[in-house]
Parts: sequence; structure tokens; C-alpha cells
Amino acid sequence: MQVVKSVCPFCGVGCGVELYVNSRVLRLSPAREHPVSRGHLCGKGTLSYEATYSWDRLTSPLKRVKDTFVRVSWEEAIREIAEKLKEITKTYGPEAVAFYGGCQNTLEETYLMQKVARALGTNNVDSCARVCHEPSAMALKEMLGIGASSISAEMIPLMKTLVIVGESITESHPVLSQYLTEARQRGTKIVVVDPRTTGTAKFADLHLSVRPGTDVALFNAVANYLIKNSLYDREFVEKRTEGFPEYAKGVSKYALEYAEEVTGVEREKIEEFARLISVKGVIFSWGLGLTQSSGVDGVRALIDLALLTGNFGRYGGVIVYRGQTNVQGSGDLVKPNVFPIGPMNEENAEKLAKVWDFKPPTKPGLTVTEALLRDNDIRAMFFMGFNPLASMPNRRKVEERLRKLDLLVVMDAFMTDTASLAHYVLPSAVWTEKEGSVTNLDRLVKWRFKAVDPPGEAKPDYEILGMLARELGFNFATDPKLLFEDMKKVTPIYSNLTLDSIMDYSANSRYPNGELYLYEEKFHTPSGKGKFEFREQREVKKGYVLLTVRNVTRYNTDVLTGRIPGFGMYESPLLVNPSDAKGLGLRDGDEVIVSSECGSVRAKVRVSSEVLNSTVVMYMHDKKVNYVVCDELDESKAPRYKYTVVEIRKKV
Ligand SMILES: Nc1nc2c(c(=O)[nH]1)N[C@H]1C(S)=C(S)[C@@H](COP(=O)(O)OP(=O)(O)OC[C@H]3O[C@@H](n4cnc5c(=O)[nH]c(N)nc54)[C@H](O)[C@@H]3O)O[C@H]1N2
Ligand SMILES: Nc1nc2c(c(=O)[nH]1)N[C@H]1C(S)=C(S)[C@@H](COP(=O)(O)OP(=O)(O)OC[C@H]3O[C@@H](n4cnc5c(=O)[nH]c(N)nc54)[C@H](O)[C@@H]3O)O[C@H]1N2
Ligand code: SF4
Ligand SMILES: [Mo]
Repeated sequence: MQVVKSVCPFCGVGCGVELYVNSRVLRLSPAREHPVSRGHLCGKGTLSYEATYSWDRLTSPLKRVKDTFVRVSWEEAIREIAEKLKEITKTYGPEAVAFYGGCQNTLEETYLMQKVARALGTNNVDSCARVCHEPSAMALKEMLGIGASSISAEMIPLMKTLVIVGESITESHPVLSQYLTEARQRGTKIVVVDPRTTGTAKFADLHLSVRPGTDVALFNAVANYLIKNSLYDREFVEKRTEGFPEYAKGVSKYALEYAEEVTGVEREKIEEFARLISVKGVIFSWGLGLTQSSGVDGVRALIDLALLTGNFGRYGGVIVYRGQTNVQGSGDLVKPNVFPIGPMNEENAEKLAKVWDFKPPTKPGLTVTEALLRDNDIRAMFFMGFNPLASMPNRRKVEERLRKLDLLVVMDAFMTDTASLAHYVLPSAVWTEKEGSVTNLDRLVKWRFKAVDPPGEAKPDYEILGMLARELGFNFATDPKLLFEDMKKVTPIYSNLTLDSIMDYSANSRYPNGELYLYEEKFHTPSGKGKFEFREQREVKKGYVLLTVRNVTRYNTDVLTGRIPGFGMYESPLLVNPSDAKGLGLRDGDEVIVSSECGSVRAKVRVSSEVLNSTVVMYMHDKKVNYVVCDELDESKAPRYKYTVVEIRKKV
């Protein structure tokens, strides 16, 4: 039996695994030497390979003929797609074409995808990173210099305080729970800011049940309290930051009384929060409860607290709980308005031309959310490992948009909702069937080794993209190791990594230089200083707010977990607080219609004291949910998945 090292295909913890292979994967065990997972796995990680053997894997290219799909050869599919692309770019220009990739793909595939798009002449490239943590990447880059966590999860137990905002570690990043347990044993205080009493909140010394969308008011009031009582790090602020006077002025109107009224959290608890962070040794960490509710402004207001308390370098920092296995990597490599090498300008286009042998266009393209949810002239879309029909907000609008395309190509291992609308569906190999690297939430890059062959005619995405590129007249390297070296040449933060280090599962292969913590002496901003950014709390809407969240046994649109026996694929209940249930005359099991400005869904009520009053909760894994979630976008074009005002009506 062969033992092959790999990385779990699901969440951003990126646990190291060992696949036991005898022409097929027979079982999976933790890779004990992996520095972050340290020999642990969660339940769905342990069974993750089962989905790859599901009976309904796609095994040959498919072409739509009227209302059905017919099998075609790879040659036919690629030739026809290329012909259609040439026709579309000739008639409407290259900007009529878009390539959007998922975050279960490797760095090399994502890199190749954007290269093919740019060779065609379009910057319409993006990934699912847009919808979870683009607000984080944007705020981190502008205020600290690098759009990633500054400190490793390994450092959590060494801290005095860990602040967790809008993130359910026990559901979404379960293997990190080991650090919470260890931290508690060592006396670290844990503060959880979440409207729900999550499993993670049960670890907390202090749980602030904020009203959804009010985190900015909370953080600004805490800052004001710290400044007024001289509890902030004056020396750090003077030497290492800029923008403090404007920030201090901005937060000065955020009194505790006001924060109490807006957030619904008692003043004493807010004061306790302030005191717990006014020390050295604090990590500020967050998930989607911040980005998909308050957007970039929410993240800015939290990073401000880290700057104010001087918690950087060995003393603390920021952790963003990135979602998918390679979402940090996809976010680093592919954006429609930035090149991997840096800002989208002539100078960088020239630099890229030297490596790529073609000059990429410099006109910014459209994000995936703009392409699907706002008016535009795109006529051909490629989706690689992405199921936007189920995962984007306002499903009805997305469906209309996809149906209007002249060319929709989906590369996936399964017939997803999105694939079912495609003109061509191309069968992709999955993680165990190919090789390549992924970046986890800790900036740790690891290589997945190939364990088995893909089924039927399925192929790795790098081969599919390579075939398409050749048919379009571009001769690009497609071997993952060559792609990795090519990628490093144009992606400065990855330039110091070596294949040897990322292939060694015990090595500290973190970018940029293997640091467990960044910004010990200076920030990576142009001035070397951390930048305060004051933002106001936005208006809070009235009515019931629907939050859509995760469950530990299911993964995103359930395409993979739905194919692991015993996991996933059931309808989401509507979780309602007991007092709201009483007010609405609802009991457990009652059927209700939940409706918003965008649409409505049916659900069965589950009365739950874990839910804050005036909020209701559904699991995002249920495909119906995005019929009701609306498509408001923040400054970074990320959807506000966690803030839809809804009406609830009992079905009679
Ligand atoms: N089991 C499992 N794990 C996953 C995934 C999965 O589908 N299943 N998906 C992966 C992906 S893609 C991602 S991005 C991550 C996401 O991981 P998380 O960030 O944990 O995602 P959610 O559960 O969607 O939302 C987190 C929390 O935000 C809270 N929240 C909602 N609104 C607010 C608010 O206004 N303020 C505050 N402070 N909190 C709020 C919710 O109550 C919820 O507990 O998980 C990854 N891991
Ligand atoms: N209402 C609501 N909606 C949400 C969210 C929410 O909190 N609430 N969260 C959002 C977030 S954070 C995210 S990240 C998105 C996730 O949205 P998506 O990324 O669209 O969802 P996934 O289910 O992860 O789909 C990934 C697809 O990739 C395929 N795949 C896996 N491996 C490979 C591979 O190697 N190659 C190829 N070609 N395909 C592969 C899988 O079969 C699957 O179909 O959902 C978003 N949608
Ligand atoms: S915690 Fe995340 S990466 Fe680790 S085994 Fe579970 S799903 Fe996989
Ligand atoms: Mo995500």
C-alpha cells in the first residue's frame, strides 16, 4: 500500500492528510507532522475522499443539444468552445469573455486560468474569494500591507486574549478548536462577538451577542473608551501608525450608551471587552459575520483596535479564518483589478510581458458578483470549480443572467446546478487525482501529491485549460511544477517559497518568509506604518434579519458533502428565538414562508434559544436559501449574505 500526502479539500485550516492507496484510496489518516493541524482531522475531512467515488462523477465532456446533454470527445468540445470564443471576441471584443474560478482549485490552476484569460485580452477574472473575504483582503492590504492573517493559529495559546468575531470555529474550522482548548487551559481569555450562541461562544469567557450589522458601533465605542481612559498603546500609535488624529476624532462620538443601544450589548460587557484587549498579547480574528454583514468597514474597525492596542509582531495580530482550502491562494492570485505582480498599470503589464511573452490588458475587469448581479456586456463565462447558481445571492437573478449567455462552460466533477445550465460541461479531476499546491488561512503553502487516476476521461483543470489555450493559439506550460515556478516569478509574496519546502509536510512553508508572525518591526504598507481607517456605523434596518450560516457536517453548496454517506443534503430549518416564535404564534415543525424583496422560501420552524431575538437563521448549504438572500454588495463587491430583512408568515 502506498501512502500519499495531501491536504483536506474542504476548509481553510488545510489539514495535512495521508491517503492510503492501493489503486484506489482506501482510507485517510491525519499527517501528524503538519504544523497547523498537528495530527487532527474533523469528521468530514476524514471521509472527504468518499465523494470522489460517487456513482455520478462526470466522466466525459458533455455538450448541450436542445434540452439534453450528449457526450462528445475532448477534441470536439475544446475545438467548438475555442471557435465560439473566437467568434465572440471578434464580434464583441475580449471583454465579453470571463473566467471565474473556485477555491478548491490549486494555486497553479488558478494562476493558469487568469493567464489564459489575460492572453485572450480580458481582465474579467475572479474567484469565490470575492464573496467571503475580499472585504478582509482589501482592509488588510490597505491598513497593514498584506491581505492575509498576520499571525499563525499556532500562537493562539500564547496570548492573553483571543477575540473571535462572527466566526464559528467549531462548525467551520473545527480542527482549530484544539487551539481554543489549549488556550483556555493556559488562561487565555476568549471573547466571542456573535449574535448566535454558537459552539464557539461556549468556549468564551465573554460572549457579546451583538445585533447583526452593528459591529462597527461596538468597535468604535471600545476605541473611544480606550482612548479616553488612556488604555491604548500610545508609543506604538506614535511610532508605528498613521492617521490616528482623524481616527480618534471619528470615534470620539461613539459613547458606550450609544453602542449599548445600537448593538444591544450591555455597557458593562463592552467595558469588559475593552479591558480584555488593553493588554499586550491579543489576537483579533474574524469570519463571515463581519465581512458578509458590515463588509470592509467592519474589518477596518476591528483592525483599528489591533493598531490602537499595539498588538502586532510577537505580541499578537490578526487572523482571518479564510474559508476554502485554497481561498487565500485564489484571493492572492486572481482579481479583475489587480495583477498577481501588483497594481494594474502599464509598468506592471510590461513586467508581465517579459515573463509571459504577451502583454496583458490594463483595463480592470468585472468581479464575479458584478458579472452575475449587475448589468454588463459579458457573453461567455467559464466557471472552474464554482457553483454560482447555488452560491450567489438572489438566485432568480443569477439564473436569468446565466441563461442569457451565448456560451457557458462549467468545469466540475459533478453535474451541479450551474453545470445543468451550461452549453459545455467538462469533467474535472479532483484533489486526489492530480497534483498542485494550496495556501491555508495561516499563509502556509503545501503541495498535494497525486494518489490515483481520474475516472473515465476526466482531466485535471490545468490540462483542460492547457488544451483550450493551445486551441486558441497560446502555448503555455501546464505541468504543475513548472506552473508553480512561473507563478513565483510574477507573485512577489510567493517568491521565496521552494517546491522542496512546500512538499515537506513538517516545514514552515509560510509566505513571504516563513514568519509565524508579521510586522514585528514595520508594516508592509508603502510608508511602513499601520494605517488607521475610521468608518461610521451604517444605518441598522428594522425587522427580522435573516442570517445564513454553516453546519459542521456540510460544506458550501453540498456538492461534495452531499455525496458522503450520512452527510449533508437535507432542507434547512428556520431557526427562531423562543420569544419571537411566541410573538409570531409559531411552534417547532410549523411550516412558514420566509420572504424578502428578492424572493421567498418555505421552511420548517425550529425554535432555538441559540438565536438572538429579531434574527432568524438558515443554513447556507440548502440550495433554496439564496432565493431569499438579496444581492446588496459592499465596497469590495462582496454580498451581504448575513443581512437580509425578511417577513415570516405561517403557511396555512
Ligand atoms: N463545515 C463547514 N465548514 C466550512 C464551510 C462549510 O460550508 N461548512 N465553508 C468554508 C467557507 S467557504 C468559509 S468562508 C468559512 C466561513 O466560516 P464562518 O465565518 O464561521 O461562517 P458562517 O457560519 O457563515 O458565519 C459565521 C458567524 O457569523 C455570525 N454572524 C452573522 N451576522 C453577524 C454580525 O452582524 N456580526 C457578527 N459579529 N457575527 C455575525 C453567525 O451567527 C455565524 O456564527 O467556513 C469554511 N468552513
Ligand atoms: N446564503 C449564503 N450563500 C453563500 C454563503 C453564505 O454564507 N450564505 N457563503 C458564500 C461563500 S463564503 C462561499 S466561499 C461560496 C461557495 O460557493 P461555491 O464555491 O460555488 O460552492 P462549492 O459548493 O464549494 O462549489 C465548488 C465546486 O467545485 C467543485 N470542485 C471541487 N474540486 C474541484 C476541482 O479540483 N476542479 C473543479 N473543476 N471543480 C472542483 C465541486 O464539485 C463544487 O461543485 O458560497 C457563498 N454563498
Ligand atoms: S478542519 Fe477543515 S481542513 Fe481540517 S479536516 Fe476538517 S474540513 Fe478538513
Ligand atoms: Mo467562503
